[in-house]
Amino acid sequence: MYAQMVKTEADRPRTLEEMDPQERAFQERIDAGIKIEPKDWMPEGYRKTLIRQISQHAHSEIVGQLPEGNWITRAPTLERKAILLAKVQDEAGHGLYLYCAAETLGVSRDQLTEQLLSGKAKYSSIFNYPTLTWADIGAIGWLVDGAAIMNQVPLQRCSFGPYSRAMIRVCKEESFHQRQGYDIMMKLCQGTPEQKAMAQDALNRWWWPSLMMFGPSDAESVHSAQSMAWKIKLNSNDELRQKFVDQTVPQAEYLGLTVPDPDLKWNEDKGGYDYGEIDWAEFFEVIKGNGPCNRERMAARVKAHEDGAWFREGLMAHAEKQAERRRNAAA
Ligand code: BYC
Repeated sequence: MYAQMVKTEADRPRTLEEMDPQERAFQERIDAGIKIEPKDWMPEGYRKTLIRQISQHAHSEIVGQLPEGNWITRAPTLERKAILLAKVQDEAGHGLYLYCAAETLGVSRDQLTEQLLSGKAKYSSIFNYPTLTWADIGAIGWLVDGAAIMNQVPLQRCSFGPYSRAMIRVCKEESFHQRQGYDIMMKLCQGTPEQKAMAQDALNRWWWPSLMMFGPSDAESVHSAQSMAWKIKLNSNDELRQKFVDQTVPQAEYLGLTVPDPDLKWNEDKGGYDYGEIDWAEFFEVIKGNGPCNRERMAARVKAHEDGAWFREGLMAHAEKQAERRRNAAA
């Protein structure tokens, strides 16, 4: 039995009648579309949920640099290398905006980093899969950034001001990332039969993990109902997954590639595609730490942090010297 998520009564959002006056006033502001800013009163659960989601998102951006970084030295042309380098640097930037947004909620960057490195905090399941060929870089841009955009465009309208504003720039950059991935896929699909086969193989390996990025099904998503009531999430996991499938299948057809799902079928009545059963056992194994690359990813992040210790110490020593100079000047 794979099910890890058991929804309980505690996961149900409270009705306005069940709330105390302060909480009700807060909920009414959210319902009226008013943004919540860091110094405003907020329920502890709202703060905690935001810290969890924003920091998991930030960690995903940082860990997400690893699978693509793996190909920077092996990009097929100078131009492709420059584009990939810029993309990977953008992911670092996204991590920074998001850590800053989380810090406005009263948690430090050091605490968040500690949670990632100790394995306490999650990051997106997708980054625990290996990048075996150059076509994987195309598939990541097309599918992974495509899924990320589908999830993040609505977050530009989420209720927490700093998160919603960070998302605006992130989304602009993600759409460039998606275009560059699709462009790699187009080149491969218009190339030799071997290149096209490489593109098909990448689609075969990345399709299902990309669908898993949207999280467990609505029936199993423990946080969705409350997060949607607070407008921390604007759509459910299944809604966004469906939109992603509907958008991506015609793109695969344009490339002349086959989506690796024998059950994929246009459903006229619902105006969208029906798709096959996701392997949720695999998803839960990956988020428990047992995916193909979880250990490698964490080891790389821990090493990067340890290798940067001398630099952080240098910065601190410099900051302390500056503070001492200011104190002396003021005395
Ligand atoms: N991977 O109740 P649920 C990117 C966890 S894109 C790992 O539905 P929620 C990038 C979930 O955390 C990727 N864990 O939760 C793209 C929860 O566990 P905890 C990042 C997952 O939060 C390209 C449990 O399962 N994007 O960065 O309502 C290049 C129950 O799930 C996953 C974001 O983070 C998963 N796929 O919904 C570079 C976007 N799915 O915390 C970088 C913002 C679920 O209780 N985040 N879990 O232990 C979200 O929109 C939501 O957090 C999710 C999950 C839709 C991901």
